[in-house]
Amino acid sequence: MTVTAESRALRRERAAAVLHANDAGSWTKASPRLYPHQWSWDSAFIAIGWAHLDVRRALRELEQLFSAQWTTGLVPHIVFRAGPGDPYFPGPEWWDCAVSPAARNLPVKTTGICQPPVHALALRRVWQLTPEALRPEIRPRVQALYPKMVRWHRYLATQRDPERSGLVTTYHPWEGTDNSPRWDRALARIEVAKPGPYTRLDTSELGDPSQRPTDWDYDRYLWLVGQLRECRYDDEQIYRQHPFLIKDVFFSAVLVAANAALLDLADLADPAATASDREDLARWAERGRAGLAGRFSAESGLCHDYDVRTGEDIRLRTFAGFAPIFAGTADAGQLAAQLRALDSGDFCGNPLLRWRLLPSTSPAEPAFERHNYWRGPVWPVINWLLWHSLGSLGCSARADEVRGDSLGEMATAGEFAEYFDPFAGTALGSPQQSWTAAVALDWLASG
Ligand code: 9WN
Repeated sequence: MTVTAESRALRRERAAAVLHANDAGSWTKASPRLYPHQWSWDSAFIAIGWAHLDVRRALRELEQLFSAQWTTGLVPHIVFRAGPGDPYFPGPEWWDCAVSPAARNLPVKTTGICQPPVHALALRRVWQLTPEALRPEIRPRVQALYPKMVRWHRYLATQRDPERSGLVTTYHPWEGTDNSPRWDRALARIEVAKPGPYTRLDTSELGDPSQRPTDWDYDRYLWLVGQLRECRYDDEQIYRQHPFLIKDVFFSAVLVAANAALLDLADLADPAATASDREDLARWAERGRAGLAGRFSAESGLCHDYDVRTGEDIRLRTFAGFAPIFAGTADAGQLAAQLRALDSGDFCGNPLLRWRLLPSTSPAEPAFERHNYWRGPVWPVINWLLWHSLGSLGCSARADEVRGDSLGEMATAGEFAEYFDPFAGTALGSPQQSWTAAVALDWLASG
């Protein structure tokens, strides 16, 4: 689909208006009502969007997020910044992160889990978009963020991978892709899940519960939060007793790409990037690639998650299976198999799809639901990662299609929605979702 110059300017204006409307000054609400706080990976994509409007503001977004970094290096998945007029459930009292010495001195309340580390990708993109005249001013800010990002990656490569497998262990479905069927079996093992009385706000806010996780899911999400709180968010204790420990190939792939991004920025960040940081980043990236190669199935052409507690493979067809692409695999055979799987009838080649975009779950999976969140809908940010990775891998024609189809989807649906129905192409979830507008700004400037 061609984006004409006129419509491009108009769409840019509309996307920028979403970021401005959700702007709280130094951080951005993930969406106006459903997600009124600062979310970790949302903020990284949002910074990319801001970089097209105001590079200083883009960096501020990342600086604010990293001001809530724990002493362990963890960057929390939510930083609770909205006032009482903007309710969100579950709030900070469910997390009570002050039980952890690593969070005790923070200036703000947070959750105790994390999300995929897309931040270094954002920092690199922000720097690329920094005009020459601003570089002397922006560079010291990049240098100041750099060691914080290295600490963040160190946390993931060590505390979240005590086995040194190259694969990151997730502790909770909220660490990225909430109700993905990837977690179904692990959640089903939790028999007693009574987190105490609670009232959800998301389903009433959205008005259509079929687009959101079920109460069965929420019981387990909240119960797992209680388990983590009891462990005082201590990774060693969590590893000993937590019932939900999963080697997440998507999360791990993002870490590989993010390590490569920090290596790309190392000379710029000098002297903040030490020789030993560089060695560590290269080692983690290499280990991550090897870990993913070990989870790759030549038969399906996909990578599979792994349940640490049961030792089982999680053999489902979801977007996460494309971890080698997201990690920028250097293995030509793996890439060819992934490209075949991507355009097969299980994914983008499915004739029922409105746009040739990667759905969160394959329509061929029994768990697929076209309206339900991570169980089928198309998420623009995931397709941004796909576009970005395909471009870096030299598959520019396929990357251009992802970009064109994504812009076409948003324009036709008339909304920067949180996610889209893969068959009808209609908008789902929250309207005016910040990270969707942000990636649209990047796509509109990139073709
Ligand atoms: C819980 C903000 C976040 C995204 C997540 C997405 C969704 C929250 C929710 O919204 O999760 O963290 O309440 O459903 O799954 O990826 O960061 O946009």
